[in-house]
Amino acid sequence: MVDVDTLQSMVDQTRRFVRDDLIPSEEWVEEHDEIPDHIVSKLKEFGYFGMTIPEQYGGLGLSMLEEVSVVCEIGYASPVFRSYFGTSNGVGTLGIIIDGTEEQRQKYLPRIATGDCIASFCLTEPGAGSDAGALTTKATRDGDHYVINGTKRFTTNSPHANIFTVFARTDSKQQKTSGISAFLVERETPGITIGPRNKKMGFRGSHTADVIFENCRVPAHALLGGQEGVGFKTAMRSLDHARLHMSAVATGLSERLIDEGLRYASDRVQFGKPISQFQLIQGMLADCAAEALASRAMVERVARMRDDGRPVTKETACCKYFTTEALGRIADRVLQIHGGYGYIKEYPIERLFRDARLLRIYEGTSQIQQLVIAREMLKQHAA
Ligand code: COS
Repeated sequence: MVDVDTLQSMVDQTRRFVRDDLIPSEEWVEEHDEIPDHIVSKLKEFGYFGMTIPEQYGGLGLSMLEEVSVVCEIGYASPVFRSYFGTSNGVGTLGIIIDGTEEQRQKYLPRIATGDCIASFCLTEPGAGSDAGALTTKATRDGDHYVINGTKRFTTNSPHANIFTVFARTDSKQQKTSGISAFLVERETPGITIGPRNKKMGFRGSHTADVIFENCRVPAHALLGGQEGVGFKTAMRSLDHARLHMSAVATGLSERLIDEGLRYASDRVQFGKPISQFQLIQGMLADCAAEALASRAMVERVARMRDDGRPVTKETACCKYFTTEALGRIADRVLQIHGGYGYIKEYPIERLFRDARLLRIYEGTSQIQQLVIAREMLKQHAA
């Protein structure tokens, strides 16, 4: 935990950075499909790559409440900027923090915290998306090494990554999740190919691609935590954290979209007055405000619960489900407020609408969140 004043100054600094640097760069990023170097330098300088990394390994060591407070601010800009440090701050690194050996933590975390080493998370495969436990990538023990074979799909930041957390089956007899282990695989290891970048609906500037492992030999000490068979749980625990972080992104983006809607509705004159004066427009704005407030309240409450050490798998899934679905409804209403101008590229809403769509899919679809929520409810009811 940092103190209240330090947190407030981080939030204020992030708010200024978003308005002075990130928002003015959004169109450039959209056009060039990359994040300019001066922005990457500032992301590093402000420590965003190491928000979750404990201070003893060079990170900021933020609590969950502190993290979501900063991320709600960052989420106000295009989510593409956050995506660049998102895997290093999230799923690509959390496994090392949660289950890594001391040696693994010391080796990787300080470099990840500075942004000099980009971390990426290789769970999804062509045949294993929502059913992550069905993955077929294999890691076969061979003396002091493991040999990894398989293809990972939609791997965010893989074209830039230096270290991959790779989930692979070490026990071929065990078809269930207990046969899965996690490995820390360095980009330079022979046998890794990064596929072409996926052409996506939105999120230009954030890059995903296949990562293909062909007889990729890693030393036995690359096994995360030095223990086979616990990789699936590492992945799920990492996702529990990352989904709450994602809920904060959805909240920040909802707040941005509302401001875009308010601005347009106040400027646009029809029937002799700004359209903001019409009650049907006001109804849409009010629905957006109520949902965004609910999102922020949920995120902060669950972050506090997590900081108190309470189990929050169900609550985190509730947050991811509600905040990203609310974001979808808000984006749709704000586009509707823009009318025809919402469908052309003159205003940010056209781009942000496409970006927002991804949040209901990645890091677990809304339907997977529903499933997690209901399973946890039934488990608690039966206990
Ligand atoms: N924390 C710790 N352990 C967890 C966990 C969590 N949040 N969720 C599940 N586990 C454990 C279970 O307790 C179980 O352990 P035991 O075998 O000791 O009982 C094990 O992991 C398997 O869990 P489960 O039986 O629930 O696995 P399923 O195959 O049914 O899958 C879902 C569970 C569907 C929730 C999981 O596959 C999932 O989250 N899918 C979506 C993946 C995703 O989000 N992908 C996005 C891309 S990655 S950025």
